[in-house]
Amino acid sequence: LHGMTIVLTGAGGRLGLVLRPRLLARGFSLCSADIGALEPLGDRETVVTGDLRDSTVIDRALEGAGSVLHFAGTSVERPLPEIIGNNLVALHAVYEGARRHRVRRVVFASSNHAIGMYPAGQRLSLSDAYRPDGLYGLSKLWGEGMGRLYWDKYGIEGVALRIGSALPRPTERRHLSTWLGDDDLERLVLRSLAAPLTDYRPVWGVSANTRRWWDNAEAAELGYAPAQNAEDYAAEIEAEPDGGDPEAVRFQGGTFAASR
Ligand code: 15L
Repeated sequence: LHGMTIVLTGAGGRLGLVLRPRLLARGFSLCSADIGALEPLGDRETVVTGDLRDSTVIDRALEGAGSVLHFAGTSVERPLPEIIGNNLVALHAVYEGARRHRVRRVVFASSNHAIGMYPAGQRLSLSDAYRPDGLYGLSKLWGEGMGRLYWDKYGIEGVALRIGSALPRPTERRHLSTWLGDDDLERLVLRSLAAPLTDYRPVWGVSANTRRWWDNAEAAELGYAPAQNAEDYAAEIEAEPDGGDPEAVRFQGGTFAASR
């Protein structure tokens, strides 16, 4: 695994910026791709700038790659053309590139907004049906379906990380259930890259939160052992009024689910 380059798409995004130095520090060679220009962080990082819908950009990024961490895309609710361009068309181009370049594994940043219409508090497992809370959440069904398709049809191993709230620290009550700390994000990504795997699987991207809603046995099987817990911030968060839309607290997807 260490011999092969890992391609990180969306390397300039919030999670990309967390992962880049951490993966380099672990000894991986990285090709960091983003729509905006990036400066390499060291000898073992190359950068590719461009739109992933352009197959020449994909070819530059994926040449010689062992695994892809697909973290690029629109990360909030946006008008349909933008969602289609970034989260459907570009994502498909990445998987097609993975096939052309014989990439072994793709790890995809999915989201809890694929199930955001479930009531807050309801315990879920990965076999529960999708309940997207908007077009953004719906685009994550496409992404998870793509991972499934490329394993079933082309044998590309896949992990979809159904991420809760990946933030440096929880800042609102909902995060006491949904938080994924940066150290746990790193742990989950490392296991998703390295765990022996001969399938495609979704897993929850969540820390060891006392109040979490999601049963993460599938991630435990990969060797993911989260060590952060949003409960450490509970007293502080609960001392403040939970500002914002009271409708939002009814849903797992929070404000995404409550907005019309
Ligand atoms: C997401 O999928 C978003 O990308 C992020 O901005 C947060 O809103 C997060 O989910 C969340 O649900 O907290």
